[in-house]
Amino acid sequence: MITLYGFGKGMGTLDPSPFVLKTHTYLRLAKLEYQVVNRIGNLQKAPKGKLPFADIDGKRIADSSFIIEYLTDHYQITLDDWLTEEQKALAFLVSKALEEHFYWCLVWMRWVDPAGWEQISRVFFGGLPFPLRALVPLVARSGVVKASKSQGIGRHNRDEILKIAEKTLRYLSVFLADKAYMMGDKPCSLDATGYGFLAQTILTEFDSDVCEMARQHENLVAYCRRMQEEFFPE
Ligand SMILES: N[C@@H](CCC(=O)N[C@@H](CS)C(=O)NCC(=O)O)C(=O)O
Repeated sequence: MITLYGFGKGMGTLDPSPFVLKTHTYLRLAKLEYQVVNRIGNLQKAPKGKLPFADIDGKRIADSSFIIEYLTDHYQITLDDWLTEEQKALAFLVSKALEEHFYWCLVWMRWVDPAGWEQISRVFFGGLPFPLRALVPLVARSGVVKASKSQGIGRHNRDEILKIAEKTLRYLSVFLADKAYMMGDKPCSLDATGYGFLAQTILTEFDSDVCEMARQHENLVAYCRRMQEEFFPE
């Protein structure tokens, strides 16, 4: 039995967190049955204070990459077996460019940039009763602003952050080229990260310059649509 803990549907994707969506995608790619528990309150129970985490046959695992590693071993998933060691290395490094580099551009665009904040504060906190509606968003935002400064992205100006995002998307488009999936004509675990992050910029209802940039790459848009039709037909 697999239970995935996430935030739940938001801004036009199954989950507004790229890491939660990545984990959903891996579960679909691996054809594993799972149930979901979606609520913001999951954060309080999260072993590392972040989502996703998962219960897998009685074991609680936190962090999308550790969840995927555990699932792969536990259920002997062969999704990546067709890749050479060199391809596995490349897939790992590409996934980390999205997770550790591009992710922070998304965070900045959503939480720090005033245009993004205007949208996500409504979606994430609009349902809270007063006075929580006035307080919780301010506390949450100041935490993210602090984190983005500690990470480093928050020390750049808007144009510099857009440059980082533009370069990542451009090279991801070059890397994907005319392949059906990230590494070739078959999916592999990199597609979980690829879709998890690209859907947040291409299929989302969230509007930002980064989303506009992503949508200019026809192959990235077609990839997102293909992945959605194949693995998220609902
Ligand atoms: N390395 C983690 C990153 C997870 C992560 O950053 N999750 C964010 C949502 S996208 C989160 O839960 N943030 C809540 C917080 O930091 O308070 C993973 O791969 O699961």
